[in-house]
Amino acid sequence: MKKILCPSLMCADFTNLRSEISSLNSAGVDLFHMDIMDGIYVPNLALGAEDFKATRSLTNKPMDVHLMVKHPEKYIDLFKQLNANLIYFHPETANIASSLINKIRNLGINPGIAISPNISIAYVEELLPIIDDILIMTVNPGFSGEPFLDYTLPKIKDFCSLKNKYNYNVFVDGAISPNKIKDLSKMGVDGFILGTSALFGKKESYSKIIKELREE
Ligand code: S6P
Ligand code: MG
Repeated sequence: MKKILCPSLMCADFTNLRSEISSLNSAGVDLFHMDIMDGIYVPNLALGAEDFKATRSLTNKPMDVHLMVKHPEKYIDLFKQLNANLIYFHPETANIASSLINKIRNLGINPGIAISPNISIAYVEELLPIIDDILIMTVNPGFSGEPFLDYTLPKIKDFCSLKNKYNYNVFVDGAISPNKIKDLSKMGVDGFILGTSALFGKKESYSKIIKELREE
């Protein structure tokens, strides 16, 4: 089963960014996850363009952008210039979500949508044929270290059951522990955002943790 492992950089030690990225690179992570927050859609500020630029200069691996912002339209060209590989936005924040998806794709970036816990599958169903990736949030967006919301599980199952029909990858984001990775991988989830629950602030090295997560 494929497991796309994505460290969430907002959980990294920014006083030591160069060595953090170098250890994550050699641990064999697949994709760097960048949480961009505006303090309006979510009650917090996290990473921004300068953090993205610094990380981009330290890795050749793919990087995503998780826009937790109002008016995501304003930031697409910026992240194109910074060489983002995948952009997720929350459909309820967009003016016309389907046009924004087209814009992202036409710039050569993989379009993705992020699904907050209060957003249903019905709300985004029309978008499923035109996106590449879905990021299902299993915590309320804004912070790391939040509790996993069990009521998102039926929705994860439903998105997984439609993924072959529409050809997208399913990622989960929020309180993703090693046990959750095991269970959700069996359910058909392809990618996992790794924050404080699985990767950062632990005693073991990133290499050991990533190796164990792949083997489990
Ligand atoms: C939350 C953000 C996430 C967090 C991640 C942290 O708003 O989108 O990407 O960085 O959830 O992981 P954890 O294991 O600390 O919840
Ligand atoms: Mg995120």
